[in-house]
Amino acid sequence: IDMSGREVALIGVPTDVGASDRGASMGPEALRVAGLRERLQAHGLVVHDRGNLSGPANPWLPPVDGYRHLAEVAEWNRKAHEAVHAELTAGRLPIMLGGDHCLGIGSISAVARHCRETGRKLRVLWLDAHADFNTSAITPTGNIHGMPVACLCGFGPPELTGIGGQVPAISPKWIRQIGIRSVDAGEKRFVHQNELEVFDMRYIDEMGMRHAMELALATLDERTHLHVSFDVDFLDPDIAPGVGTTVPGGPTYREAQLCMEMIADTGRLGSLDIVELNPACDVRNRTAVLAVDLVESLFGKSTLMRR
Ligand code: Z70
Ligand code: MN
Ligand code: MN
Ligand code: MN
Repeated sequence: IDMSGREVALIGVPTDVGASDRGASMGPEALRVAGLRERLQAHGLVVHDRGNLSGPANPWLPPVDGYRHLAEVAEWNRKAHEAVHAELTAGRLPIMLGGDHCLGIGSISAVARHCRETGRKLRVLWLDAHADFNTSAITPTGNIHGMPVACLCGFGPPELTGIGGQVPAISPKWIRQIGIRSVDAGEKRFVHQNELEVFDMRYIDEMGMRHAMELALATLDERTHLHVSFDVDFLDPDIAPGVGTTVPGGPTYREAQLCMEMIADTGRLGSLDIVELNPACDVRNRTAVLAVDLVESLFGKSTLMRR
């Protein structure tokens, strides 16, 4: 798949209001320092860096009624929604540089709205150590970065579920989760109840990344918009220490590359989030450099072997 000539837009969303560890707000700049723009340009993509959105500071308060910083999370997500939607409408492929994963609400609701407006089908690949399917009733932390998938499926406060003008924004049937290995007890029941399709690490260990991705990418067609929400904590912490919440036992470098290459091969990639990169936890920006390397593969970095 040749993506050259394709226009992409980098949208920095520097916030960590959805998390209880600080530092994901520095993610956008770390990805730029790691050469994201230049690496994409080297593959022939036309890159527009929109700089960073601005929004409320992190008030650093405890949760209220099961949510930490709900008003601030809602404001950042409304802004992310509008920015992502504007790029899609203009025919560009948005790459949202988070920021914590609460921003998936704004980004993916914008993609869903665009798909409604253009008669496309949506498939969301959620690459993450976590299911991010908590609600205020079951969350152990109140952190909204643990809730975006639930909010997108209509389970959450109206300030978040209503972003984009249709509740729910997406159906659980459109989601495939990959790399999952840390799910809270109540969250696990809720995932099963809503029949989310999850390729967890046990599945990947037993069946291999290739088989997991073949199933996660099955039944795409020329009308499918593929959105990838890449939480950097998806990766094994041995190769990716620069995240707030490391969970052992994630995909290796080779498994992660194969995952990205198989997505690239579909030719259906339409939008991307890169979230939860935390430069305060990183070692000389190596996790940012790795994330950029994997994103290159996602955009079809060529190998010698033509398949
Ligand atoms: C936990 C919670 C989470 C990311 C941590 C953790 C959620 N399930 N997500 N780091 N990216 O607090 O809800
Ligand atoms: Mn996440
Ligand atoms: Mn995660
Ligand atoms: Mn290259």
